[in-house]
Amino acid sequence: MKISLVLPTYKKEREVIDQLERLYGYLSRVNPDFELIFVIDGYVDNTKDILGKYIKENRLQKAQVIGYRENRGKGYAVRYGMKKATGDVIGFIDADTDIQIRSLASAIREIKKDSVMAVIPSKLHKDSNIEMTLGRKIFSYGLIAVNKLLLRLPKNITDVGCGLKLFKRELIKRVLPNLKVNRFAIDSEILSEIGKIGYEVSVIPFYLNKNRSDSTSANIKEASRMIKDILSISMKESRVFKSYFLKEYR
Ligand SMILES: Nc1nc2c(ncn2[C@@H]2O[C@H](COP(=O)(O)OP(=O)(O)OP(=O)(O)O)[C@@H](O)[C@H]2O)c(=O)[nH]1
Ligand SMILES: [Mg+2]
Repeated sequence: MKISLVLPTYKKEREVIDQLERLYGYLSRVNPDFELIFVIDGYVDNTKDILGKYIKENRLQKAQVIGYRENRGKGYAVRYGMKKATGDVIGFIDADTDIQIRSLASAIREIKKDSVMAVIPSKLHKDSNIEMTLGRKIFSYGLIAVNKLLLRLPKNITDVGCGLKLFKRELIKRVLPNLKVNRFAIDSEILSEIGKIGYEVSVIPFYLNKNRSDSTSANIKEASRMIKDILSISMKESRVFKSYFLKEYR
């Protein structure tokens, strides 16, 4: 079963090689039929050159680097990479090393089951190792509540924003043409599309290496952008004001 992993990559020159090395090593052992697609979301630092040089020097034929000049956001980068992905399983994972490999290991085990079309980790799963500060907890629960309130998500979803998700190719290729969100609400949009089709997803524990409270995506500015995007997805779902809201996402 070929696995394609897309890595939306923005200003990760300090961590991206570690992520490449550990994913390449791990997948070579457990599932040698794979591709890693790094999407450089804006040529704003040296990430692209560092990655390209490392891949060439070490002849990592299953890793590729693509991208574009302007920063457009995680959603745009994920969509860009997924269009190029050729695996039977297509997913995405953050380009830094915060997510433990055992999260990927259990996601792969799960998606290999015939009946499972999507694997979504959750910080709220009883076996997850996440200890959040109070502020972060309020933020996370609040965001999940907004998502559940406004979107028709698959019923068993308990978390939305974890930076690792795997899908069967047939499902994600069906959903891909409907995705419009450019920034962090891409996770919500994908789940809402899956919910509309009527699929349940497999929810697994999420293991992080560190519990940072200074996360880039968990701040007021990103949160308000995300809520605006979630509202737009909700409008798209209900087809109210469709033409007005979608203008921004073209
Ligand atoms: N912040 C940010 N991340 C982006 C963007 N485009 C793609 N990404 C990727 O989205 C993923 C998640 O972003 P991060 O900045 O790591 O967000 P986070 O994990 O909440 O925060 P950190 O704790 O700072 O790592 C990473 O793989 C980024 O490289 C962008 O425009 N801004
Ligand atoms: Mg991160």
